[in-house]
Amino acid sequence: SIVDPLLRTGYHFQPPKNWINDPNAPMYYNGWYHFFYQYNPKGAVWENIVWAHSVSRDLINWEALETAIEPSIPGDKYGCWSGSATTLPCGTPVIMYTGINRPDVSYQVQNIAFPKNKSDPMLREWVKPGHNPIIVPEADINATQFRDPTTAWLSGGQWRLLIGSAAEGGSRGVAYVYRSRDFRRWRRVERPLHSAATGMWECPDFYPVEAGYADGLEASASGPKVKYVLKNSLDLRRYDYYTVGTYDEKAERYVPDDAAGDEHHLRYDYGNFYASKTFYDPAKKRRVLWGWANESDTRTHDVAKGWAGIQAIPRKVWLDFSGKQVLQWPIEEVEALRHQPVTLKDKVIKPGKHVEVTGLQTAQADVEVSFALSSLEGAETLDPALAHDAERLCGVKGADVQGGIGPFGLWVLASADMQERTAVFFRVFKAAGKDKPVVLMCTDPTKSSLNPDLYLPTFAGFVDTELPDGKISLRTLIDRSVVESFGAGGKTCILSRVYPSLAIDKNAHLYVFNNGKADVKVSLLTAWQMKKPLMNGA
Ligand code: DQQ
Repeated sequence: SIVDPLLRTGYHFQPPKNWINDPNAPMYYNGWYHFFYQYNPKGAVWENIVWAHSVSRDLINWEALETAIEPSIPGDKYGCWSGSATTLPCGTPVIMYTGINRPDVSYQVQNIAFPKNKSDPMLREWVKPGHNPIIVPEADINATQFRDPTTAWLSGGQWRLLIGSAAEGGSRGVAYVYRSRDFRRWRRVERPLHSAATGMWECPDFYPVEAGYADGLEASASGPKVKYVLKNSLDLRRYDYYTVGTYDEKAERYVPDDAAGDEHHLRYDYGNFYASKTFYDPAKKRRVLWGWANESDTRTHDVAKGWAGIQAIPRKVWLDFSGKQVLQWPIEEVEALRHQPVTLKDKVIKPGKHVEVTGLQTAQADVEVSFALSSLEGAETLDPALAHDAERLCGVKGADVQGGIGPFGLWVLASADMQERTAVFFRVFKAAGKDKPVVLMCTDPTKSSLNPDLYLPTFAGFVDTELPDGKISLRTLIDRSVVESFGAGGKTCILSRVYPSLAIDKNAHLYVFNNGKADVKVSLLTAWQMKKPLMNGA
């Protein structure tokens, strides 16, 4: 079974062919958004890594440019790995990235590159000055685990940036701080900014936020109410997690507000989303998050179809009023792709029933729905053994396991006979000794395809909500082989890759379902077909 070409995404970022992974150095420069990414120009597997480059006016329509950074100096001869951009006070953007400089082991150093011609808003050509590499691992650092420099921030005349690493034989994730006055000579601060017993930290990201303040803050912002988000990508577990905390720039230390935050694992996304990175967008005063979603198909299929990997829709990210977690929402520009709206209003879905949303094609769609529950009386009691493991809970209580309040939600990319369907849903529990309901959000792809050999993990996260007025919302971006969902206004997000064999293109259906014992009302559902933007010439 080879993946049908019609499962290629329509409006998620993708080059015409080949392998892609991490987002690199996203930035805004002279009216254009720039996006770089890890790319194999020769095939659909991870090797020969260079930096591909695309530009956009709106983060939705993309134009591909020439390769921006490829092996050309001793410091990057064997690979140009991930990195970030920093805009200097004079307005010049600089890129800092990891180079592999030895063939045998992947020995990692950090290089710098400047735009050749600052008056070219496309920033087509990048030059690597002769003083590269500019940061090399000192003797006490594991040189094979030393990569992914962040955007730098400036304070008191000094630049700082982070480099991801691992210590204690690889078991401890570490973010080292490097400081510089001239962006050329960098010195490590002896104690790391932060570390935790999680394994290697790839692609750290560190940025200021302020509770309830949806406008973003630029990297060097400061003030009495400023908090920080520290995100790391866990190499061993393949997901991104973050904490919210305070940053003491004198001590050069970061302390999570929740002392156990590194274990709790708040995640941007509980699905397929890795190596993410934010940037501050001065044009719209917001912080935007990019994240890579790999295929969950076999390598053989990736090679056969000739492409692998996409980027999630860029998300605006800001700190919730509670100060405890971030909220994420697809950038507003994506709404320009909407057409053919269909709505359902005040529609009660009885226990065990489902309703089809008709009048539009739903293989490439955006769906927003608000659900209303009349009472939480019938909620199931949460098994304390599963209370901390959303994924296992959802594995046991999948979409087809009847509950009290829920499971209710959407069946997307469903075939007409519903043999194939991916469920995105909520399920409400009551926990012993607690007034607050426990709300679970899941994506259950176990019935998503009749094709064999697919990796079909159930993804899940808890939603921190008291269900005000019995209400909860869901938004799902459907894009042929992508199901990207935002629960409760962006509190909990799940991106999943699925590869239907029947529910393809015009044969994809959309339903609202309720598999609980109590009625669920759809107060309002709006579904739109999504147009295909310009996508790198594909
Ligand atoms: N991918 C890059 C590394 C990074 C990893 C190499 C994360 O720089 O640590 O392609 O996916």
